[in-house]
Amino acid sequence: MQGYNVKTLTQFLIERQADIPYATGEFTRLLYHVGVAAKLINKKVNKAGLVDILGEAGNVNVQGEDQKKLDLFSNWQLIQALKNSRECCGVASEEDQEIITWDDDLSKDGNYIFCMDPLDGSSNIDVNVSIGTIFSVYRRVSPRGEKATMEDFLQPGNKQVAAGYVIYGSSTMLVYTTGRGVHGFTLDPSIGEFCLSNYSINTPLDGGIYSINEGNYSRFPQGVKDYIDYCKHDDKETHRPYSARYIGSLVSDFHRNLLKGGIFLYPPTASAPKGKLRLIYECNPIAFLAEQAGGRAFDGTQRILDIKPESLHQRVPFYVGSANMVSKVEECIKKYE
Ligand code: P6P
Repeated sequence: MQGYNVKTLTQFLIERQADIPYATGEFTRLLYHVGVAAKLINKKVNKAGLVDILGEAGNVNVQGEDQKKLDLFSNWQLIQALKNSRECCGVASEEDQEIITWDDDLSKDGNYIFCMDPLDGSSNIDVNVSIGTIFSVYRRVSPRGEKATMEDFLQPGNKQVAAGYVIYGSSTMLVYTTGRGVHGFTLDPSIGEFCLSNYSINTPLDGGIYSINEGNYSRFPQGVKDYIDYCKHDDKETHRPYSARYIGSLVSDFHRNLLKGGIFLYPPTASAPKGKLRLIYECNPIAFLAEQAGGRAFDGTQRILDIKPESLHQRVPFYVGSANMVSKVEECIKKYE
């Protein structure tokens, strides 16, 4: 009788609990609750065309972007899960201007803070293009027993204890790292479990895919234009021209490049000198995952994970992916410094 030989996310978390310094199961419980929220969000995302969950919610978030109903549902679902975990003392979300903390003693005693983009790529929701949740976990720096403070959230990305994303695509996957490699879990709807499907993901040093919104080409710095021209140049020896692949959903573009090799670029322009993507809950978690898989991530001048955040929703230019490709962009940009 051929049985199921699966390892669920929960089993894996318990097995790898020792990965987290002084772990006493707290982190395991936190990530278990994130997994539950991801399953509930997945359920709504999959039915988005059938239930009243599509479209605008009728208000605008702190980014000045129209909030979608699914944005708000995902935000609420994750905040509930984090509160229920009793291991999280505070949350920073793309959807909320201020940090979220709670008054109960158990939450105030929580060891971890959580930063998230609950549903990234929401402009794609209504046209059935894959979207994702991005998250980042830190140990708090403020004293336990009190509410989390802004200082807890303005730690550099190199202090993350974990980072990950959920991609709601042709299948639903949760990919995360605790600093000991990157591991992917695919949701098996028949048993309602995330099952280990990609153990220890390593991204190729070189790739043949570049992901950028070329509609902004005329506005990019010259070094970025030079790199785009380099990608398009016909040179058999270096397997160029590369393929242009851009979904417009960071998690989807990053996930494909992580597995196949490639680079994602969101450069600055004159009208957006810091680019579009947010440091704390988009670039830092993706950068941690990229580096753990053998890739690189920088903002045009420095390593993303070394940036000391100054504000909760600050944006940074973002270049992330296969190490040699990121180094090539760096070479092009530095020519003009
Ligand atoms: P643009 C989605 O809105 C998002 O924040 C990322 O997921 C995505 O990579 C980027 O913006 C796309 O931005 O300006 O190319 O549409």
